[in-house]
Amino acid sequence: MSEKKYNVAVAGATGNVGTQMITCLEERNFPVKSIKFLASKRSVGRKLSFKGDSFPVEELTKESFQDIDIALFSAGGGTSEKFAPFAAKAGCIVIDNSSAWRMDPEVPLVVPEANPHAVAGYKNKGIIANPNCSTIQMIVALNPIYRKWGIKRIVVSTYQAVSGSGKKAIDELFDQTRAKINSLECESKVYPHPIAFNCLPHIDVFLENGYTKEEMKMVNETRKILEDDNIAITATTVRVPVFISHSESINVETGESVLADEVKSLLEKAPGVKLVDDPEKNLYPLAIDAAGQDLTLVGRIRQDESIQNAINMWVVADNIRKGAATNAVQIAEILIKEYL
Ligand code: NAP
Ligand code: 3JN
Repeated sequence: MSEKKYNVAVAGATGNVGTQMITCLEERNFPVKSIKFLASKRSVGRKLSFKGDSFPVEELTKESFQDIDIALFSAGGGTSEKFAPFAAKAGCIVIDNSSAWRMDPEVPLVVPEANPHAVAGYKNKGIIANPNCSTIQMIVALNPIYRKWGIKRIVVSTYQAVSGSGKKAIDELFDQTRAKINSLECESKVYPHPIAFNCLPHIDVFLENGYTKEEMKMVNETRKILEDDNIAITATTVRVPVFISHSESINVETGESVLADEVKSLLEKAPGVKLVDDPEKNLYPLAIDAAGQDLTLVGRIRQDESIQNAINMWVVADNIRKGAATNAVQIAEILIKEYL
């Protein structure tokens, strides 16, 4: 019997994440019957290629989803909020990369390595949410620990690449680096301060509690995915002058006593994880090694000697692949395998 194929749309197809989604669909040989590329009015007239053929970019409208089975959205929160319900009404299942639907109790929030069962909830609203990139890689590393020993508290600091802020931010880091090296004036448009040769403890907007929205996304999304509101989590998110891959320093306090070697053995076999942990050979996860692949690299696993039952680790992943596009396509794969 021939494999079932699907009409797929990519909304935000011209963007940083959208472009990677198209590549992921190609690389993973997703069973595509037809493909539709959607973006803003600005991109109408452009063409994008899929598996060697060229397709026009169309304007995203309320009518874009007739006959579409699955739509991958990465065109910003406002766009998802406005258009995903029209897509769902047309019978299309939306996998959304923005924060618009993540905390909606009727919308599943999925990291395939951790809670694939949650995909079933697509039936509620026809929408599945992809978590924030910083949450995804933390969950890939911590889910096995949570399942085996429980987690009481997480303290995380992130070192996030500029590609998390879209195409313009990539250009800004490149232009500022070149300007600074040549002692020229450099302009900051995407960020409130220069990002070249700098670190900004500021991602997304500041909230009333003094945290940024990115920090609170990590807290709230982690609890939703692990289905445990009792986990204490505190986050500090920092933008660093790196093009691809987010790095995270994670301190995790477990429910039961655990040794660093036990964590290493567990993560060595964990889905989606690559253990890179041989300090004597200077081997630990690096942003430049994670870039371009889908595994979450975990290393520097060591006992927190300041309290009982806690572990420190360094976790790195390609924020555009596993942090966004790959995770979304993996969700689509579960959807077609288990439910359609
Ligand atoms: P980007 O490079 O700036 O691309 C934005 C895309 O959205 C472009 O295709 C753009 O089309 C399209 N777009 C913008 N406004 C639109 C509108 N009104 N109607 C239709 N299309 C519109 O940004 P990106 O890095 O790809 O990120 C896009 C979104 O993905 C983010 O806003 C965020 O919600 C989500 N995201 C999620 C994660 C994650 O953590 N999982 C990571 C990064 C991004 P034009 O080219 O025509 O302007
Ligand atoms: O800054 C990063 O590294 C990740 C950025 C994600 C992002 C960027 C713009 C809007 C998001 C997100 O996915 O949380 C959003 C959003 O709120 O949709």
